[in-house]
Amino acid sequence: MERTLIILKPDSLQRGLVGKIITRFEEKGLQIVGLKQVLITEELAAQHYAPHKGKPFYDRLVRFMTSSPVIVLALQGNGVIEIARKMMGATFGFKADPGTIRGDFAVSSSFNLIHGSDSPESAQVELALWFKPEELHSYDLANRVWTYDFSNGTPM
Ligand code: D4T
Repeated sequence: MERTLIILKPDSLQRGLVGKIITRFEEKGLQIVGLKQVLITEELAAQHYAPHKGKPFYDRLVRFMTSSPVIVLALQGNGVIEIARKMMGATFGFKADPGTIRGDFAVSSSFNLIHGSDSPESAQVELALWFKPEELHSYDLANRVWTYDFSNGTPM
């Protein structure tokens, strides 16, 4: 099954939204396979946001991400990368649709609560950047046979 990296940004913690956001992912049926709190170093922020280096918002973004701890999550599920991106909503809080995490809880363009990997390639790179192999867990959830249809042998 696919895995993705989710970061609950400093504003999620400062605004007391961590529980609500994680609950949404759990209730959707996505499995938590890694979770920790991190105060990001500038070096890690720079590595994570390397594709944005040089953009007008880059310095502000690195300052924001290093200003206070974040929660990092690894989620697992069929199609989890696309599912999580849809649940997050559009980048800017004021543009995100109601029903999405940013649409329901954010109004800002830069304080947008959450990051999620945007492709299988970036998920692989980001999971390796943020988690040591031993911090990611493979285990069966008791309710998996009610979360997916296994009548064909593979989860559907
Ligand atoms: P991340 O990468 O945080 O999951 O967000 P998105 O994938 O939705 O959006 P992004 O990579 O384009 O932007 C990364 C990060 O930069 C902030 N940002 C972005 C900003 O402050 N001003 C801007 O104009 C843009 C485009 C918000 C998210």
